[in-house]
Amino acid sequence: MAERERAVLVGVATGKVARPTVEAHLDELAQLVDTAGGEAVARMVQERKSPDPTFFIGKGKVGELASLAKVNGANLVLFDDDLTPSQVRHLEEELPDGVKVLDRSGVILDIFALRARTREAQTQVELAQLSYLLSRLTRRWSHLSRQAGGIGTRGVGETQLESDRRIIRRRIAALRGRLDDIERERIVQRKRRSHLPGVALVGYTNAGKSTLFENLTGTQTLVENRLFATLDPRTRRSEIGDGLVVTVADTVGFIRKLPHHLVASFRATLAEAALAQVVVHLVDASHPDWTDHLKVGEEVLASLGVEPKSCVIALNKIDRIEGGLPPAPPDRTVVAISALTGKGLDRLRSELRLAVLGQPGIEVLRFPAAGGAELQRALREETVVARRFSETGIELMVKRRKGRS
Ligand SMILES: Nc1nc2c(ncn2[C@@H]2O[C@H](COP(=O)(O)OP(=O)(O)OP(=O)(O)O)[C@@H](O)[C@H]2O)c(=O)[nH]1
Ligand SMILES: [Mg+2]
Repeated sequence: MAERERAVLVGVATGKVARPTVEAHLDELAQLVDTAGGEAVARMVQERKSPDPTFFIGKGKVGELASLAKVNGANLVLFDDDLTPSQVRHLEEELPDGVKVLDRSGVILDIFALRARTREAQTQVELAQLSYLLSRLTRRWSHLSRQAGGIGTRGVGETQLESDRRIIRRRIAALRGRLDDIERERIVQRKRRSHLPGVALVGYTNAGKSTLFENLTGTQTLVENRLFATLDPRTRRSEIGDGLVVTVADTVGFIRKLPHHLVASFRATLAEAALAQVVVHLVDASHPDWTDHLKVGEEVLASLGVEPKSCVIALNKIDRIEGGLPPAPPDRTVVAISALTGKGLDRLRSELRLAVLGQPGIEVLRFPAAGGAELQRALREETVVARRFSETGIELMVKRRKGRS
């Protein structure tokens, strides 16, 4: 999306999705437009039983949409739901000249393309864009081959599209190979620091992950009141009390209707979360839709194979909540915090200590205060993640690698 594009947002309320929900989704879409460098200038919501196969909205509404775009000087019409290539084409035919039609997935892809900085993120974005393109080409191709009945025409179109698809497929294969290399490097790096237990910060975009990361690790990173501020996750050491040192990983945020091409290519980044010993699932508890955000996060985590019981839920931004805290899910470890003011972080750290030390593979070795050769040997041979001095002596928390006793 180019600078200062002016967008009309369109949502459809069906039997399944009520109007207020659609409005909330459009609020979020407006924020996505802002992140992409554009501006939402008008919106339209239609209630209908199911989407129209040709235009997604009703034929009559298309005329209304055309004048709405014209009056507001819009050059973009943005649907909250995924459109088929033929719906895009039909809509663009009916709208004023120069008005582009895009869907939520397209905007998210644009944002990721705009903001990716590292080689890994850029490769993942290009892979996602090409997969998106390929699925469209395939569909358009079948459409064309049905239409082009004249002798010769079909062959020509087919050859052109076939070669386009071949080029894209070859590029996709090359990118996959490159991603594999990057992933291998990442595993080597992880092994180098793997003696430390890992804590991953995950959650809906704008929940405050990077703010918490800064607060826990004392490093500066990009914190912005924007969706998808972080695309290049980082990992740093942090002492979480009692001498226990962990690595903390900031991650890419979740969002509802994340295009599946993106989910697939960001799996590697999110795998950081799956490999962490403890996952902190951050939620902006001051957001009216925070329970939805929690649900979206839990779904993504489940798809990554992260066990709910290895998650600590952190209800963030409590400094913005007046009165009581919202009711949290039962049977889960829940901590109320403010990543900004630091409130509740001591409690979070102590929950993290409990979670880390409760992990399989962590053992506590006790030595008399004088220590001696036994202690020296343990310090030399074991992977010590924390040490504690008590009245009776010295305790070492050691991590035993799999396959060693
Ligand atoms: N009032 C308040 N604001 C907060 C708190 N934590 C984060 N914020 C604000 O929320 C906004 C988003 O914070 P980030 O840390 O960038 O959020 P994020 O989860 O990393 O977001 P993405 O990287 O975009 O997924 C910023 O404006 C922060 O200053 C908090 O505890 N209280
Ligand atoms: Mg961030």
